[in-house]
Amino acid sequence: MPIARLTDSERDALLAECPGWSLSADGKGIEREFRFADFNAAFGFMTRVALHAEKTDHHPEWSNVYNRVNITLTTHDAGGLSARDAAMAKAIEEML
Ligand code: H2B
Repeated sequence: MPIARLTDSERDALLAECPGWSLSADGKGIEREFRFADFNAAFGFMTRVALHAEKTDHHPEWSNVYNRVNITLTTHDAGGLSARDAAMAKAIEEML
């Protein structure tokens, strides 16, 4: 089923609601870098996000180097940002 992309004003509202997140270079996603005390803390966070991603069937693009986690949220099925990314960004903020 196709998923609606956010309008420009919905995207701007999302960025205003999610400090620390910014629009990715291609404009199709939002991204944020997280830093933790060490790898253990970073991987614990990733585990919480991964379990939520499986439950909601919405998966992050991400990378991890030691205590740093970089996440991009985009909706492949929509070719850009959707409400799923907004929900995921808000959920991630609760997992810090
Ligand atoms: N994650 C993300 N980020 N975007 C998607 O479009 C997406 C997903 N689609 N997770 C889901 C899985 C889809 O491929 C499955 C079949 O529901």
